[in-house]
Amino acid sequence: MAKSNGCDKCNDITGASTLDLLNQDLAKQVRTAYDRIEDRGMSACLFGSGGTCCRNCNMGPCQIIDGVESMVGICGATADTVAARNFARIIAAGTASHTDHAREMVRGFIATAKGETPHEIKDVDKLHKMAKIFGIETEGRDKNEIALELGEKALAEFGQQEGELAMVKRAPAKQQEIWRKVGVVPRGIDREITEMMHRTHMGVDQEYQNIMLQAARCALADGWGASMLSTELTDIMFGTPTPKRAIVDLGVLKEDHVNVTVHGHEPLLAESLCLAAEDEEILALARKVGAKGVNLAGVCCTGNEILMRRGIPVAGSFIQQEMVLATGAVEAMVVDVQCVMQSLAQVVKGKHTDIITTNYRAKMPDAIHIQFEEHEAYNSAKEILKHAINNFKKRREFYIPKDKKLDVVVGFSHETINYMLGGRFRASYRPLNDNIINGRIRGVGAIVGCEHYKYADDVHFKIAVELIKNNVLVLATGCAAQALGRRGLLRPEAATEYAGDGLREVCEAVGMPPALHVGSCVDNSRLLIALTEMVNEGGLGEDISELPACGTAPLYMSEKAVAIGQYFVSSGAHVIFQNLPITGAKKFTEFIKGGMKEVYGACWDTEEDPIKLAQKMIKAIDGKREALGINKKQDRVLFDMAMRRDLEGRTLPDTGCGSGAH
Ligand code: NFS
Ligand code: SF4
Repeated sequence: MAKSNGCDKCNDITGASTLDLLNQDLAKQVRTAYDRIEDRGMSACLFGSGGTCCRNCNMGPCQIIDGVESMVGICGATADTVAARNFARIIAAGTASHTDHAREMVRGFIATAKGETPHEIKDVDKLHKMAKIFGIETEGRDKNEIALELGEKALAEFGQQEGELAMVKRAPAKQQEIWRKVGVVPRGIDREITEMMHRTHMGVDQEYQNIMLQAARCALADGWGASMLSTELTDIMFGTPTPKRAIVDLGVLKEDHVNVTVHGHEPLLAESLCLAAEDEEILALARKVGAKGVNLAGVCCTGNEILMRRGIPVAGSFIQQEMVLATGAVEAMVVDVQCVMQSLAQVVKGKHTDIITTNYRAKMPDAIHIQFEEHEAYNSAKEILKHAINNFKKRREFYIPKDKKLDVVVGFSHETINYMLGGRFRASYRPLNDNIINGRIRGVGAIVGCEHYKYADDVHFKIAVELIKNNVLVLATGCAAQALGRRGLLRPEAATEYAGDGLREVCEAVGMPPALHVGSCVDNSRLLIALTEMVNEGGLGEDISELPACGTAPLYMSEKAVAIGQYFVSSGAHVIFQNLPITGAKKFTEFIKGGMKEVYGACWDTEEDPIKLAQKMIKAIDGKREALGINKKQDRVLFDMAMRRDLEGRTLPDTGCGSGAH
């Protein structure tokens, strides 16, 4: 490949490592998404990108032109109805993906509580907290017994038909009132997805405002239901993330190790692989083929999960998945579900690398399938590793951009943020709120979601720097967090290099980066909790819509990102994307970008230019500050000695490198 245009783009988006690799002969014949964009030689369909192509029944497909009478659907559907239905179906699909992931995690959790997996209940504190939310007795009970009851109650939430999801009551009281008043409290997770699909079927819900009510209920079932269940139960089982140092980018692959990359989303298998990679039998086999050991590295959100909890390095994000394999240095890429490009099999053609699918729900042509059984987790993991080890001797030409790996500090669960700023003995969000009130920190900006190939503009980095420079603390998840890591923003030193005076002072006092890696995409639920805790701490309003906070998933690719955006908006947080598939429908667009605010106190917005997008976020934050009456220019109080001493006890615990981090 390495066409000049492609390289320019990848230089901007994926960084120097990709460019370095693509300049090597061995990578030149690899065809990547950049090439496919060029090869297609046509731009995307305007009806599709504007949201006004309907193929929901066989009288169509119908391409609708807003305001042109002869161009409504055969059934009479208008542009607003069609765009709303399409948008709602994206949200349903995103929610379904998080839901199915969450369900697997809950099933794994139950199996763990029964002692049927190699894992154990690690975070008993969180187990008790969750038990309380679910009304489960903890007094004098064994942790596995509590966990089993919690797992079964959590599993029941998916199929629940009436009532309210248990974790909705974690939200600020005012938020819950709004949801009850407009009737969008999710009843059961699967029910909301099913109803969304039904209501967008031909000839059902034809009022865009009404369609969007169900879209809100469906998305809330994701954020406060499926995703939150997944995050919390995964934490209980594998440990709640704490700050740790690690490395990211293609350079984490090791020349003298069997490189196994784990790609996808559900960390059950990846956690088993982490355990099995240290098994004596596996190490002996690796040595026998001349390798020093097994080097596990993550890709996409599986990568985020084991990065956050174990400090296992991340080889690449979504946009780098083809590059990871193009190195020729990977013995096996193990995949489960979501965000896995079908092109991977073509990238490894002629190489020794195996793509191993492990989930019956996600098979790929030209891949090997080794079914992962949670009851046989350890043996499945060992079988996969043996396969990879066997490939090591077949490795031929390879190139690892060795100097391309970046140090990062990760593991900022909402509990960690609490602890970091509040101190071990009185962990609380008070210091964060105080620093926002006194203006040292202007507000909180969430940068989440995917990457794609449409904007070759280093988007995440530019937005983050603009925010940090203006004293906005950045919280990042998903592939966006990895992108910030590759550009050096997840290091504490980045505060000195990029942050405005106020934010820099806080970061330097605590020793934290100005952009905090909060986790995978399901871990956006951590952000909901963090925002709620900020509300509960006091001084910043009564619900999320009053907080000086704003979110973006600029380079969103997946339907999941839209579901996430929708649950944030419905929870009162303003969200700005670079584009949304709604532009072909005027009234619907006005509703999404304005009307929703009257209902939830927040709405969507779009802005293609990264700097302008960041400025819009800052403007939204300033608007909230003004409404709270904390916008007055305060004399910048420098930290005095007492304040410094107070914060010094909270310096990042140096937990060293997680297993395999270096
Ligand atoms: Ni999120 Fe994660 Fe990445 Fe996007 Fe895909 S890996 S779940 S969907 S591409 S951030
Ligand atoms: Fe066309 Fe209506 Fe059928 Fe959609 S539902 S394809 S707009 S006829």
